[in-house]
Amino acid sequence: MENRYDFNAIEKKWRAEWEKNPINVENDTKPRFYCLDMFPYPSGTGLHVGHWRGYVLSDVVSRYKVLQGFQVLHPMGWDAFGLPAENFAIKNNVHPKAATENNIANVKRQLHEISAIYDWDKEVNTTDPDYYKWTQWIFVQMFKKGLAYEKQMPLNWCPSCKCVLANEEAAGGTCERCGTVVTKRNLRQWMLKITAYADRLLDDLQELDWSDKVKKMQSDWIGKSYGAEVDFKIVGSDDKISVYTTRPDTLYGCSFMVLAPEYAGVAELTTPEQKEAVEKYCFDASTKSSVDRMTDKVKTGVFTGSYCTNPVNGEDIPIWVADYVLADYGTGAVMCVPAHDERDFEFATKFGLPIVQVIMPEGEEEKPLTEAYTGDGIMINSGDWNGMKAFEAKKAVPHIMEERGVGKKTTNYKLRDWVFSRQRYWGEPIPIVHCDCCGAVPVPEDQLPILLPDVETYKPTDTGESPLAGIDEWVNTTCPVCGKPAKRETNTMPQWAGSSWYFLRYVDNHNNNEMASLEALEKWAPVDLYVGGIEHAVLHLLYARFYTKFLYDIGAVPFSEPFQKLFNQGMITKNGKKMSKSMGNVVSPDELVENYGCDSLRMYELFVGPPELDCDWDDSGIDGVFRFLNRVWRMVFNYKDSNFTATKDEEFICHKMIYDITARLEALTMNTVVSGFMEYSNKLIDLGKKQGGLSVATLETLSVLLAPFAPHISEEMWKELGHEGSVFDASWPVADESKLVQDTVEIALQIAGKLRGTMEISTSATKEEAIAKAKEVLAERIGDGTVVKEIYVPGRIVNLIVK
Ligand code: ANZ
Ligand code: ZN
Repeated sequence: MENRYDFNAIEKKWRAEWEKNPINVENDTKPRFYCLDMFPYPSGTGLHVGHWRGYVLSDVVSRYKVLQGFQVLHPMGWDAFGLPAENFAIKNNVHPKAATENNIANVKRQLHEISAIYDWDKEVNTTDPDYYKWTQWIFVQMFKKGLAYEKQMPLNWCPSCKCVLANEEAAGGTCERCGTVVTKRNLRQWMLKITAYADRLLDDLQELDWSDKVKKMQSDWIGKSYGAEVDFKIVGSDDKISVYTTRPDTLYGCSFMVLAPEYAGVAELTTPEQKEAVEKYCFDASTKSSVDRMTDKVKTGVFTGSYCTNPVNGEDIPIWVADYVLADYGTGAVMCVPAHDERDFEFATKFGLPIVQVIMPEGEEEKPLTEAYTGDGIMINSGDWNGMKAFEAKKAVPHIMEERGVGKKTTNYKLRDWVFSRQRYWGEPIPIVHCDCCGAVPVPEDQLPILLPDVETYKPTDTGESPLAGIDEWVNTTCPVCGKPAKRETNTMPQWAGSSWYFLRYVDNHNNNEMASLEALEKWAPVDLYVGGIEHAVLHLLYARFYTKFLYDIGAVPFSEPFQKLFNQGMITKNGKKMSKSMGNVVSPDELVENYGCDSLRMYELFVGPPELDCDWDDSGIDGVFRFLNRVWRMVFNYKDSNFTATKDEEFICHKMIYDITARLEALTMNTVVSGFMEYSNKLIDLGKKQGGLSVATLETLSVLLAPFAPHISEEMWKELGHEGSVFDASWPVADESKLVQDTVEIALQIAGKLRGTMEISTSATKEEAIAKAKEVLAERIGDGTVVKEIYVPGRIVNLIVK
């Protein structure tokens, strides 16, 4: 070992060593830990420093678990179907498969630079037929259980990508990929009935060790609301209109009704005088996105000419049509209470409709409203209900409606069934055959996978069909049920399909007979720690949970929640913006590794900020981490003294370091682990200088603690301290509590409650001794003043009041 920290030589050496002798081998006598990264999409841009952040964090935990005596499953794979590869193919006239293979090779090379302990024998690739065979198999199981079905739907259509978009891909009314304004188009789609799992997806969140933030994002997306359905009889007809309301307490304040433009009864309700206006209005609405309709500042609408009757007071109220009411939520009809709902208030004000206040804040008097009052209070103008508290009325009214036969208590969800087909080439073919006699028939399981055939052009067609529709010899087949000529489904699955279950495949990725054996699943899964970006907090996690629950229900998986603990790392930005090739602000890790080494970059990735928060990247800070590793290196080199036994001071620092590093690592506050290393190593260096050496035991402890973070240098230190094998054969140290008691303690010094300094005193010091010493230390600050009061909190604070 030499004085200079030659990271290049050290890292090369240990990488080769680990390749020969992996530090994490299956050993069934050990307990198990499954540590999972969200697998990457192998993009042509490769990895940037933002990807590293999560991968380093999960590798630190994996290596830590190895040191704690676990056998760890830490796999890696590729989420490789999807639009970018296909768009690349169209542009450059290469097969998406070739482009994908290239990208995987490149990203894999970059991943090696991290020196993570991935078990490449467990690698999965969603575009591999041996993998998507099971993606298709799961679809067939869902079809058999009635959870996959076909539906004609007005769908988000991107005129530029020529592709149907899921709502989440069209958030804000524009295409997530290209930014084009999204329009609507009616097409036959495959749907997955995720709504059948809404309650379980919501209720089971409780048992998960996830952040409250992500749990809330999931539950908001599911959007369960409790309310009532109330029936309004149409004047001059026997029909009724049912509304969904979360505020049945406000029924007496309902002064008009609004229907969605798509509401089935609109035409019938419209009087001849209003026909032209209503038809034009409904047509205009059909071209707007649902997001715009919800958020448009200016309310628009049109009167149908008809009336219905408010069931509580018998008043006839006008029926309008307006696009702020959505067709696919609740019943598509809203009882409008302008006094207590902002949207209704705007609408009533604009069209001169009556505003009747029915809830008054306690202790106030009725006066004209200038805006909707949405708070709590006492019922007024509400017949029998006057004087009730609004929140009590809210609970009571649904039952009253039920008794009178004009409504019922009910719940609603924002969650919609999942549009599961894409009119694209680069995805899993949906394993269905359409037969004129038998309808939609699943491909028999022994014929899976249905291979994705080669096409001449990957371009999506503007008829809304996938490019597969153009391959006659592939499309034409025979019906698996009756044997007559039939046609294959030409839609493919969305990219989410492969990523909704990949964590199950890792545990048994070579299995040709099953998706994964129950035995292997029981052995390794569910995932103990799942690490990935916050951008997947809603959809990917919801879909993965849905798949797992479904597979649990059919007995294919022995648990119903896939990810016990979740950690979402924040995004790394550059100059405040998300890194992207088009922005030209991608920071590649390659050069940093070259200049500072893998260990420095690993530690710097963790040091940049609290790992759950977004953080702007600045290369320059890596120098500080690099210098820290150099200091550690020299400390081992200079102070290692085999004749030394640790002094009391040394033991205290060492055990405090074990205690703090372990606690911070357990809490995943990795930035504070790195700063802790810096702090403790400085203390040890000072002590080594003072003592003229440090014990080998202390330096060994430091090497083991540092090993998950900076594995190469730690291995070399370990060797220097006289060991033959790997530092990962050692055990994670445990702090000895008896060594943590200190003879002295640091006390805060305050004047009039303001921090003015600190001092060390003996833990056995009396109040008098503490105050005397404090006055000495603060003498300059006290100056000519007199101390009029002395407050002492033993072991913590001396506070002096000076006049
Ligand atoms: C009367 C009322 C009075 C309402 C009041 C609110 C406040 P959440 O909580 O999101 O479930 N609503 C019902 N169906 C709708 C639709 N298809 N499009 C737009 N709005 C709709 O919202 C439920 C409330 O949103 C319902 O309660 C209804 O307005 C409206 F002071 O009914 B409410
Ligand atoms: Zn048939």
